[in-house]
Amino acid sequence: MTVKTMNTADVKDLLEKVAGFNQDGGNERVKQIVHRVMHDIFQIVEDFDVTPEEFWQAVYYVGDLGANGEAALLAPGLGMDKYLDIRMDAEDEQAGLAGGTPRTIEGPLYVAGAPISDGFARMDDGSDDAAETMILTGQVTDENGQPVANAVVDIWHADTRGAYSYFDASQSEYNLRRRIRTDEHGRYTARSIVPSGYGCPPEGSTQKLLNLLGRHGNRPAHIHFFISRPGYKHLTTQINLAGDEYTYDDFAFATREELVIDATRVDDPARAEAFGLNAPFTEVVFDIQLVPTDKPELQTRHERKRALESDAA
Ligand code: MBD
Ligand code: FE
Repeated sequence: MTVKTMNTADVKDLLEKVAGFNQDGGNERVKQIVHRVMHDIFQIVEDFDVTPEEFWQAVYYVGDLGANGEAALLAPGLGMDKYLDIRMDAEDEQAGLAGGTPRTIEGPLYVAGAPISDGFARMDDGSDDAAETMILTGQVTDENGQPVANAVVDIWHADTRGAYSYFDASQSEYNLRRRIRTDEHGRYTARSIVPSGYGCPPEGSTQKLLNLLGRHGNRPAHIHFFISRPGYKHLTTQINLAGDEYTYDDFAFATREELVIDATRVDDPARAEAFGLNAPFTEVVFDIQLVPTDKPELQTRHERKRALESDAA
């Protein structure tokens, strides 16, 4: 069938009523956007001759997606988080605020309120005997290399199965989640375990769509960061460990060349001793450059729903 009804008065009138154009109340921006969204969905139905069977599959797909709690997982899989980053990069460029360590997506698995300490934190609870010990360290500076003391480096990563505490109830509270304030040299150091990559739940809604696209749902081993300090642009970023099968094939499109970091095996006992460890261990060095700004709205992370983050915060 190839019927064309989009340009009829009936459909135009229907879309205007759907979007509340004939009502005084509501929100003008929402009306405009919903009008466009519904127009474009109608247009897709027409252009692709979507059948009722296909249409209802899509409706129930969205319902299942919400019921699974996977809406914020599908979003990065469809490149939406990356697209917002592309826009923010372009905005920074336009405002003369480009530079520093590049941003990349937050992802859906942050939990607010991790323990905070000065200079150093141990992030793992010691329960994984088989895990490789990781020292994650670096210096926060401005673009001239001047140390930024008292920056809060908020770090979170997965365990050796790719699972995140809180979302994985088998892990202890705030396991592999810590906030570290940089010392007077701008340095932070974490002792943790080397994470593994993440894979979407195989039976979940996200993977179901990815399968239809011929795509996998895997991320490389990675470590998330929020870095903030008054007077500087808030930075949301991640590092992707080099050498992972998915380092350059991330289903969430978070990899950036500047953020691919070597995880270096250290066999030198003296170097291990400096961290109170036995060799061998793995060292990951991530130095961070912040960009100054006096705009308060650029100094904090964007609001979004986050686990354990109060609505007021
Ligand atoms: C993750 O760990 C993640 O960082 C993203 C972006 C999506 C799914 C799982
Ligand atoms: Fe992640």
